[in-house]
Amino acid sequence: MPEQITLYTSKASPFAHRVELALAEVGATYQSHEIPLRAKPTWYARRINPANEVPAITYGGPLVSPIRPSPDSMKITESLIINEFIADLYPDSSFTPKDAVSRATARMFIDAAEWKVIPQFRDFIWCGGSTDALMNSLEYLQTILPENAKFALCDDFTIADAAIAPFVAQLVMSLDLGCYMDGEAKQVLEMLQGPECSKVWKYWQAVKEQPSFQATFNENRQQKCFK
Ligand SMILES: N[C@@H](CCC(=O)N[C@@H](CS)C(=O)NCC(=O)O)C(=O)O
Repeated sequence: MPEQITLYTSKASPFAHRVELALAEVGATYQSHEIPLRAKPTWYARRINPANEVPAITYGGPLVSPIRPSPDSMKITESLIINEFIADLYPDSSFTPKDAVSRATARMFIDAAEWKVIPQFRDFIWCGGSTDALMNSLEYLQTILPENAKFALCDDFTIADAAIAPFVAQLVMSLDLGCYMDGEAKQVLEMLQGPECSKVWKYWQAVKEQPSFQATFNENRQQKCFK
């Protein structure tokens, strides 16, 4: 039986969203504490995450107030590491790939998403990055999504999906909000809905129907979260 989990999160953070998806998928019981990104409490870096970023979790030790974490709990940071930890805690969950081959496939997908897709998404959504770079990364995502499965690995929503889904959601939602110069959003949306991105668009339709996604996504996630 897993021990107590306390999640330090921010509704504005797609990285924290990764962990909320993981916890929802495995059905974990946990307490959640919102860290306001523009006014982070000074104890957070001292007691939880020296990098002063969300997400983080504490695991084990007594169940205590999130602002006074126990020295007996383990502090775990970095969304992808936290999600591996959660997957390890719940080996029988459909979130956790079952054999060495599917675990390697998941890791390759996550690595590709982390380095070849998400930086371009982030640049475009939050930093005025180029539409061409974004479109190249969408083409790349199209190549790494499977032809005949609902999600990144199979028909189950796994650790691979938790890594990328928050960023796909942020991208699509930002297009709806009209955050870009005239024509940019339209160009990207047309690409997303066209043949070049058929798998990406189908993937997004599956993600937004997933109960864990519906339970964890709301419009508050559409805030600027980067410095
Ligand atoms: N590599 C980290 C990145 C986490 C990250 O960048 N978190 C942002 C929020 S989206 C943050 O806490 N930034 C600190 C700040 O805004 O001051 C992870 O995967 O957990």
